[in-house]
Amino acid sequence: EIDFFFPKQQTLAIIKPDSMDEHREEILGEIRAGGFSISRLKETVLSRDTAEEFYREHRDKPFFSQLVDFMCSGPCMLLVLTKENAVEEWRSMMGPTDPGLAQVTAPGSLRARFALDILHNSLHGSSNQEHAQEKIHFLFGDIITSDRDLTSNGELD
Ligand code: RTP
Ligand code: MG
Repeated sequence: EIDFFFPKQQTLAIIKPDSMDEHREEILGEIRAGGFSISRLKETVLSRDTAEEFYREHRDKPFFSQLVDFMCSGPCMLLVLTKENAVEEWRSMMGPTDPGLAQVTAPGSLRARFALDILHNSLHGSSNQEHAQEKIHFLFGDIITSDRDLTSNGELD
């Protein structure tokens, strides 16, 4: 059984408010083309408390309040992506935090293509597996037991 050698991994992705109107469909298309299963998805406007808790690792950074304001400024799409090596592969598809840098070092990446600036940068991706599991549990409130692909049964429409 190949899954024994290449176990599937889950990561949390967020389409941030700056990309929801113009780029959401193209981003979802790229996720599917990249071979990820979309195991869970939820469109939501984050509360201030939720955004502060979600990014609590950054609470002492100078950009923290701007980051929280931004993340609450409109709808986000929360996604659980499943694939072998999903955490690293999704980070790589997103590209660097700063789209200016992304355009130089990873011009095909999603942030290079869609992000506006270092704050309004289109996407979130978990930085490691532990964070992924913690944040998935925090935002979806239960444990993911299924790799069912929501893209294949019309639930995205
Ligand atoms: P994320 O957590 O959202 O996936 O992004 P990341 O790992 O690439 O970057 P991180 O350092 O974790 O920063 C989290 C988010 O904070 C905003 N930011 N603004 N103004 C600034 O200098 C600045 N730096 C970071 C971005 O929205 C970044 O994605
Ligand atoms: Mg981060």
